[in-house]
Amino acid sequence: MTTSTELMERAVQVIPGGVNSPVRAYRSVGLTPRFIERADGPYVWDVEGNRYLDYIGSWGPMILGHNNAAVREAVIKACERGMSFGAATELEVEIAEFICATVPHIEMIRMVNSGTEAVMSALRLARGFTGRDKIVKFAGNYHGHSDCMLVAAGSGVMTAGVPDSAGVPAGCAQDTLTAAYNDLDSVRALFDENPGQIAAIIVEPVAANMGVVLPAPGFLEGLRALCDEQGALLVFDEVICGFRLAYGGAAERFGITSDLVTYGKIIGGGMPVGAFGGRRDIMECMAPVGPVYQAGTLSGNPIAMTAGFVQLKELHGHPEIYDRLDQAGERLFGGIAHLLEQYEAPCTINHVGSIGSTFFTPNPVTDYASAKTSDTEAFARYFRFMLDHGFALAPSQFEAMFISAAHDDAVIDETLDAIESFLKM
Ligand code: KE4
Repeated sequence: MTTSTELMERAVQVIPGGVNSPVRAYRSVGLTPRFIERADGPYVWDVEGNRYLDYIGSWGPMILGHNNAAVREAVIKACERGMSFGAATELEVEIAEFICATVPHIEMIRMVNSGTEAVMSALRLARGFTGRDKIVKFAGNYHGHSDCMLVAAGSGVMTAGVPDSAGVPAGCAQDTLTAAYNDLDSVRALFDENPGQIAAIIVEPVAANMGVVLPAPGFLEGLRALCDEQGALLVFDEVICGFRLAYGGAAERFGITSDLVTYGKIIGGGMPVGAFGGRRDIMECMAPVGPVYQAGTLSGNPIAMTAGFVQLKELHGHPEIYDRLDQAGERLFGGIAHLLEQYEAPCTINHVGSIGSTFFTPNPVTDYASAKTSDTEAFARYFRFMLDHGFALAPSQFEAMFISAAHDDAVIDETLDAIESFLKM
């Protein structure tokens, strides 16, 4: 049996930092990452046979739980018909028709291979449609690693403590304007300073990459109104929220319609899928119909579409799953809030539906600046305690906990017991 330590020693020789995505390296929590061998339901097992109750869920895709039988069996059958054709398929038509029929504000959709690609394409489309160059984003929001989005970014960039990235040309970053989340005045100021130049506002309608931060009452509505007033497009980045906060995502949960929306994670059922969609008049600017180019060898890949389609049909066909996810979220995050109060812990918790974050700061966390007051060393101690006790959390203060439909009350109560043990220390 090989160990995670042995694998990491080999990995760092041939993969930068030993990982294919930085946040997996466990650097901010000071541990060797656990190399995972298999997963089922709410659990993952590492290469040494240790079982963990999983609150990463592949960073969101595994909303039904790991190794869902319907998804697995459909993927196995699809593989028998061939892996990839590089040609149009009936399945791509069916999944696009299904999404357009079941998500009210989606009139057309284009499949890509990651959330990053979905955002990059949606922003190029917004610029092409409006003829404007500048984009407004929010400090602490993470929209993937395309050049113009690596400005004041969240997630692994924030974890690394470098909110921008080397290698992004000034010429690219200069058209990315940064506002403060939940601060409409900071957005209006950017429009006043850049009249007629802003193509779009892109926002995580619930931020989940500086930890979970909810939109203040009126924030999303204010962005909608500003875009309408200024002739800019509103882009909801629902890579995390989409098909999680409701089947129709944050748009459904908060009753706000964006002009474009980006998806990832859940839409792929665990396979590499992203998508962008929205208003027909905007989407028809995409090649080969319109002048905005975007392409992808494996976009709409039949295996990936199979996994995503089966997952979406499971979710749409069983709306009670969302009631369960909300109940589970209330039990876990409400339970944590109670424990934090009972033990007078210098922490705060934000949550909505099946995602939430415990911040190691006594301050309310409403934006990037307040999230940054968190004691990341205290979080690292919490993370290590929970891992040692069989609970896999995201290895960063600035990520979310993800609950799946496979997390029953028993495992949630076990989680609360472990957290209480930590708080008692
Ligand atoms: P991907 O390119 O990683 O599929 O999606 C990028 C992305 C876009 N928009 C939002 C709101 C996102 O959360 C993400 C990716 N999320 C991170 C987790 N916070 C992915 C995990 C990782 O980077 O390894």
